[in-house]
Amino acid sequence: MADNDSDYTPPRVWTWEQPSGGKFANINRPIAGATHEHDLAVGKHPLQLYSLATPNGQKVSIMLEELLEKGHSGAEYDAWPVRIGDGEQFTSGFVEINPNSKIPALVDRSGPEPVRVFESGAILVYLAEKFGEFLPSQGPERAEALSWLFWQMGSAPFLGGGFGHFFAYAPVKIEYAINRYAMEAKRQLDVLNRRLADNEYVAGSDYSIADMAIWPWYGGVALGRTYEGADEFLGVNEYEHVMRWARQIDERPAVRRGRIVNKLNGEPHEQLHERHDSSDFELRTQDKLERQQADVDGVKDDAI
Ligand SMILES: N[C@@H](CCC(=O)N[C@@H](CS)C(=O)NCC(=O)O)C(=O)O
Repeated sequence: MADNDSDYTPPRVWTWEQPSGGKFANINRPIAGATHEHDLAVGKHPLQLYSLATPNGQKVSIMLEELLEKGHSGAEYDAWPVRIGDGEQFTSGFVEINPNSKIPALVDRSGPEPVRVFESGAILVYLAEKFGEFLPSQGPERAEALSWLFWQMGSAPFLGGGFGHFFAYAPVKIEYAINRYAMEAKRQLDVLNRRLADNEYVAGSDYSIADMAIWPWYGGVALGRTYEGADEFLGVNEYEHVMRWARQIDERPAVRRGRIVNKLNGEPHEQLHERHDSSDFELRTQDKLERQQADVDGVKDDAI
């Protein structure tokens, strides 16, 4: 192996001296808490989502769009982007609703006092219970859905923080680390593949919050959207049932909407920076906003 000859010996006590050089190194800190005072924006709807269209963020906007698709008008929401690359997760307002400084976080303002919820899994359970949807209320079906939801919460850090980090983001390619996490990522894909061979959805015959949690991560890798080249590297086509499920969920109208909420990069028609109304998907994606801006600029030029 190429990386056996490391000349690094850890000191007895670790100190924070310099950024590691990896992607996101500028936002990593060994301490918690706010770095600066800044309040969060609040919109007109009962639910306020502070997020970004990463796999963890997409889970919640997909759930909200699925609830609206089912006719729950109480699930109307404002979605505000949190630019984690610029450190917006460390504002005083954000830290008040998530002391862990990570998106997504939700505030439910429908009752007498606002309720904050952080951790994507907790938000999915909170919304499922509030609206009585996408999580069986009792029995083995509920146990199965919660088991897979928590499987995702425990497993995805190996896919993202482990495999994704060393494959796509680390400043050096470390064969040992990539091998270790590619092995685990493939094992996890195989776990899912075996489950989906006999079940239409992860928790059984019904679509649930387990699918909404798992799809943005494992579906994203399977569909080649998460880390460039990872689909080929991990041989995702071996996992035929995962591929079937990933494509099937990708077709859901609520998923098509939810996955572009708070998306700040990629194709302009797939970026909806803020979501305040169901019409925003038609009227306020970046391609539309840029076209409107170009029309305004054109009018100004004509007037000169
Ligand atoms: N376990 C958390 C993980 C959330 C998380 O890792 N969010 C990332 C984006 S995907 C984040 O906000 N990172 C900012 C940072 O680490 O400072 C959840 O599922 O909600």
